[in-house]
Amino acid sequence: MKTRSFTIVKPNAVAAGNTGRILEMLAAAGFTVRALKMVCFSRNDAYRFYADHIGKTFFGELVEFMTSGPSVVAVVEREDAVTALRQLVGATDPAKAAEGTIRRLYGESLTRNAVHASDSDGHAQREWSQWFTPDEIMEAEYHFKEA
Ligand code: FUP
Repeated sequence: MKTRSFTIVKPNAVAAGNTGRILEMLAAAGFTVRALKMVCFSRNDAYRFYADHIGKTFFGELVEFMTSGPSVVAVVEREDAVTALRQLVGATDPAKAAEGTIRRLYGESLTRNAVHASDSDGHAQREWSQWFTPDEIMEAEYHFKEA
């Protein structure tokens, strides 16, 4: 069944000019983009997005990084999207990520790991809801929107 996941091209990958290459890898892996935009995480956005990690040793560094420049956020669709995206993205630490994965190619460190991929259907929905209203997520069939 086609499902959706949520991804972020993080500030280091955007700054390095790798957004296009990463979107191309998603397309080559069979993902359709359903929503896409460039955003700047405020500190509040970073706290909300990474709420589960508040208090951990790396949290401060993570917030500094996520607020250091623009990110590109997207909702992507495919068969078994959450699992397929995690596979394409690779392990959290780019040094441990498999050859050919996005983090292996474009990640610089555990924190500056180039991309985010949701870890479950429930988290994916919670995460994209932080950045997209329902009408910003495109359905497979085009629906004309009245002004
Ligand atoms: P992932 O699901 O792969 O994004 O990984 P986690 O949820 O475990 O971590 C969330 C983010 O925290 C990662 F993208 C990177 C960052 N992180 C660190 O900066 N240092 C750590 O020691 C662990 C995670």
